[in-house]
Amino acid sequence: MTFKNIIVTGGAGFIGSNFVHYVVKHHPEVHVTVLDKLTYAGNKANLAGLPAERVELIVGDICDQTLVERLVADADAVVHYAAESHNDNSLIDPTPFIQTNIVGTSVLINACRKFDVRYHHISTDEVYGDLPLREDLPGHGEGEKFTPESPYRPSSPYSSSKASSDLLVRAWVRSFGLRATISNCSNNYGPYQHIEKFIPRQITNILSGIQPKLYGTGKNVRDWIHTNDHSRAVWQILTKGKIGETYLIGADGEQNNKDVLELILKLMGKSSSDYEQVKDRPGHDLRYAIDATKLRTELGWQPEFTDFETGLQHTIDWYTTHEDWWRAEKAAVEAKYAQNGQ
Ligand code: NAD
Ligand code: TDX
Repeated sequence: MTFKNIIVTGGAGFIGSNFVHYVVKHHPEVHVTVLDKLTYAGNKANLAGLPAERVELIVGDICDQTLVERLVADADAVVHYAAESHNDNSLIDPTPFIQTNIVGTSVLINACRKFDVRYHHISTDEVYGDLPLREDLPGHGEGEKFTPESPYRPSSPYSSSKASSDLLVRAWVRSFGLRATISNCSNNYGPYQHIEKFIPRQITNILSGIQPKLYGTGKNVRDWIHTNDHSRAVWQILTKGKIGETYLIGADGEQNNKDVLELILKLMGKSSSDYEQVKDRPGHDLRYAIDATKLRTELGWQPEFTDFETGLQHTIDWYTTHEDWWRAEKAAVEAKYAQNGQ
């Protein structure tokens, strides 16, 4: 399946903009319309340098039915990244999460249904809740991983709003024949990630002379994947995936937060104990782990960034050389965390 004119919602955010860069670089036949509200997390600069004849930015809200229908009528696929994406924010005020993640998704899938447009839904492994830590298992075994058959058990307002949107998509496939696929990916890292998130927050803390902040003991495990590998997987699913199917995306990158932080400190030439333990996140999910067998065997995808330390070093280099991209926001982000004891 090939596409000439795709809409990428949230294409000015972290993962969406990396996907737009990927499409422009590797698929010269495709025109991209980015639909993005430019919330605090969206940034026009993430699309700077991309050719105007290949990428058009429409600043607007996915909840705006009239605008969405006008754009979808002229497209042959929608890849839906736009979301409120930060767990900590959802614990302070869940309202925008319900509006954008649930209502916004319903507007998009209604429009895709109306104009019979292919739809790909970007979701997260967090819809499956969390897994026990390996060290808490008898015999310290490998432990279970999430599969497409895992039950939905979201914990936070963010993850439950994403789970709700996934269920809407599944219902629209079954009830209305929506030509949709869903992917649930693990934690992404790489360039253009907002500095509220764990890895860029700690890198920019160190670059600003602020001690990094670890929630609780740092035993929580995340399954890290480089955002470029996520983009390649989404393209495979969009063009080769089976309608109605869910694909899990992950690169076997399990690490606990303490180890990740100590590695960042080491790579940035600091003592590995030079950080502060702060208040834990309420309801903090313990461990995420993805079994991506279906994506690997059915669609032939495999990750290119298999060495986390190298990928992390690239990411540190990017934040170090792009201080103009994050500096203006740093003080306000840290002030908001400080208010919350984090
Ligand atoms: P982000 O917060 O960096 O970017 C979100 C983008 O959506 C921003 O550009 C923002 O302006 C835009 N947006 C928000 N509300 C909008 C609205 N109502 N209308 C139009 N645009 C709106 O998020 P991200 O980390 O790049 O995540 C992108 C997607 O990937 C989300 O759906 C998220 O749930 C999913 N995801 C993220 C991760 C991760 O590690 N960050 C992992 C798995 C899945
Ligand atoms: O300062 C911090 N210190 C800290 O220890 C921050 C910001 C986070 N943490 C911890 C909490 C998590 O265990 O680091 C881990 C990663 O935190 P986040 O970057 O906030 O990511 P997470 O909550 O795991 O969710 C991310 O991955 C799944 C994305 O933000 C979601 O959008 C995605 O669905």
